[in-house]
Amino acid sequence: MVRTAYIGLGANLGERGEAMRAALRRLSELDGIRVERVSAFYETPPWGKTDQPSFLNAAACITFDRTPEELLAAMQCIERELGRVRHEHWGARTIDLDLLHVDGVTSAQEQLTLPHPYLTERAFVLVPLAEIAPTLCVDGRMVSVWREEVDASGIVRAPEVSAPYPLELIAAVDGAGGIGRAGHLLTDCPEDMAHFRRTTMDGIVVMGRRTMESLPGRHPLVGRTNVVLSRTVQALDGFYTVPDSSALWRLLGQLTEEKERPIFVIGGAECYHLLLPYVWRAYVTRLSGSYDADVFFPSLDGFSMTSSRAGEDCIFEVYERV
Ligand code: PH2
Ligand code: MG
Ligand code: MG
Repeated sequence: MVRTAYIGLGANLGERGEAMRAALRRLSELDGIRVERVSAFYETPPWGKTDQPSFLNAAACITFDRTPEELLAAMQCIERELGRVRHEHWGARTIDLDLLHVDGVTSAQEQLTLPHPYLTERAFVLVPLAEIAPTLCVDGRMVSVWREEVDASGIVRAPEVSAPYPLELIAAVDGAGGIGRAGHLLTDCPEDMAHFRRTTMDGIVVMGRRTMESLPGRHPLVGRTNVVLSRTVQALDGFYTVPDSSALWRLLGQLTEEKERPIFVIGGAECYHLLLPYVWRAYVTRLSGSYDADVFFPSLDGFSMTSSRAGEDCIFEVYERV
């Protein structure tokens, strides 16, 4: 039997957003569990024990075909894997996953109370939950009504991406798995250039320094928002630059706040390798022949091909995470 559940996520130590995305990825990778929706991340003042760092909180809607007890056990297992150590009650933590609500299920066991006992009292739970489930009924009232009544002062939407897999990837790979040689693409195939342009148009493109330097005249790609991920590149006309992945998530959160837009990782090898764990779809052009490459494409473990189309002298494939 497939049920719908709502989960609360919280973190106030370390790379908080990273821990929350990692928890969502692990949940979605479990058999029989699907992450259907995730709220934005919210910056929330510590509640209860107030002398601790502020939290990042979110809510997620999932569907699952296990028992609520099994779901809870899986969530606790993810908390442990992500380095959660239980010490102080209501104290600081790298990740906290709470089972808030399971459709049609109430429970009063010691380990599992459903709906979650403090659900209707806590703004850090209600604000994200009201975003994804305003009409959900808890204790006789809608979540949006509980949300209106609670004191939500100090809670603000955080500029961070909350999707577990926010990225797409696009690459051209030769017969030997190569993607580049001496800082450049292996070959310029006009058909693939057109495919790249069409696919990424109006989106956000994320690239490494060497890929940026290989662009003609080092000009940003027109019609797309250009982002360079590099520890060494400083300000650069026409490009956003970010030194590391935390800064990347903050920037992408800001760039997509008004309107959802696809975000493409466009290379090179290091960037593909670093960001592949956050990719849900990959566009791979198979070039015929081999070109003596010196950099290679990582393996797409955990993906399966969803489409393949033969062009004039290359094949256009699409892969999605299973
Ligand atoms: N969790 C707690 C205690 N206090 N405060 C905020 N803002 N967010 C939380 O997730 C949180 C808290 C215990 O789980
Ligand atoms: Mg909690
Ligand atoms: Mg908890």
